[in-house]
Amino acid sequence: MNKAIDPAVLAVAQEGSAHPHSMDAYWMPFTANRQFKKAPRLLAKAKDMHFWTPEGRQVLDGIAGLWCVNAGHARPKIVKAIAEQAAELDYAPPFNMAHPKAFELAERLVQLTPAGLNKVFFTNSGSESVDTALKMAIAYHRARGEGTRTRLIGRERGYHGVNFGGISVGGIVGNRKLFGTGLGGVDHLRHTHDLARNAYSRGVPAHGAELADDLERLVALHDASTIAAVIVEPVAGSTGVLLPPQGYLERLRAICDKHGILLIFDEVITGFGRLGSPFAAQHFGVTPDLMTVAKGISNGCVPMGAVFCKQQIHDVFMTGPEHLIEFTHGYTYSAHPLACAAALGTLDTYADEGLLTRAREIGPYFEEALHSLKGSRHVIDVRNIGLVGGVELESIPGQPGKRAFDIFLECWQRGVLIRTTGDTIAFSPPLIIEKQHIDQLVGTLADVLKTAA
Ligand code: PXG
Repeated sequence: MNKAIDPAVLAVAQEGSAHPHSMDAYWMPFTANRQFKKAPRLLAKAKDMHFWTPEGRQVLDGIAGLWCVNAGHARPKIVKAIAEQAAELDYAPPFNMAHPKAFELAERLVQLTPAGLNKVFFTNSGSESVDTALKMAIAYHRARGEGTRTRLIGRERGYHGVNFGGISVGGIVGNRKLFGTGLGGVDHLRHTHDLARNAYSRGVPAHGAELADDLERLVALHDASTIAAVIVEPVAGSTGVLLPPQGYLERLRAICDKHGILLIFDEVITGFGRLGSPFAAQHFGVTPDLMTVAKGISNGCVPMGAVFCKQQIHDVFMTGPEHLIEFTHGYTYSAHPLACAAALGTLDTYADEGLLTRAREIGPYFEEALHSLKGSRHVIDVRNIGLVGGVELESIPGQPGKRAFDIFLECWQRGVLIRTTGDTIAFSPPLIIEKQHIDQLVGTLADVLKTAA
């Protein structure tokens, strides 16, 4: 797709060199700023499976932007929907007012979710979705007369965005230690990563379902009457593609049910086709009480997130005088018209091309390609599910993360964009990926590994 350099890319490149901007003012997120500004990596254009740099160099997108551009870049129905919406209705206040596309999108979305998750609350990001779901869980118990259920349980190595709720239930020390104590009354399950027993598993690993029993330990410690909810990623993305052991999510569901604890799946990465089903909940056959999404909901084109909840959670709020606000929460840009238009164009594109189940078809080829890296230098594990892959490398002693980051830089030079977390390399390509792109992704990494320090 689009192998030739587009004239528009060259125009951007020429303009860029004619008007160089200072890089001082922009404080970049989750980036080594000083290092980046010494050797910037800029993107000027994107189409389907590729980015182009301002100089017109083509780069294969191995990570769907940042796990979000599931339908590929600049897809016509999405581009058109956004442009038309901007001209028609640029903004509508979401408090006390609404616009038709918000309802249309909500209806369309709940046709895709697991049965029972039929109410949707809109946000603008994964982080906002997570904090919204945590607030919903605590408020739900309070509204039912169990106001003591305020405790939130996350998991080690979990990533739930960067807001205070999300970093509190999250389990990544680097994202937590700078920012004080976070929310009180939070505890964590053990993570499920176990190389000794599960290295080179294809799909979900066989060992570790019993790790779900860690929730029983926390119930014994805190008492169920103090616990509102447990939040986990069905497949943890940001901490290195960690798959749930076989039977683990079912067991977590059962323990939550036994103790009246709400189960929240954070599907910001796994939602919208990443595993070969619309949501991981369907892939694993386990239905949570609340489900957070973002990214693929609008194909990353306009920021959007959402929380899905069960009817009975919603209904608990719908009591009291009808003129009063039932859930005192929301954002200026909740259900933004441009985001709704982008999401509708995205759902059309997914439907037209069968993208929400495409990972099932191409997944076996992807799995085979990834596992061919077993035996490459430095590789200590390969993990995969749907169109997500993780290749874990042995760290350079005393320099965790350096080996993978250097490999990321070399792949970029060779025209392939990958993502690293610690010393794990992650792949999460657009769902439109074809076999030759998979060959290029994995082939480039294999070559780079041959000479990597
Ligand atoms: N939950 C999960 C499970 C996520 O993966 C968020 C919440 C937060 O979403 P926002 O939209 O607030 O960023 C995420 C985000 C990576 C990477 O490469 C992953 C994310 C974001 C940036 C990088 O691992 N996931």
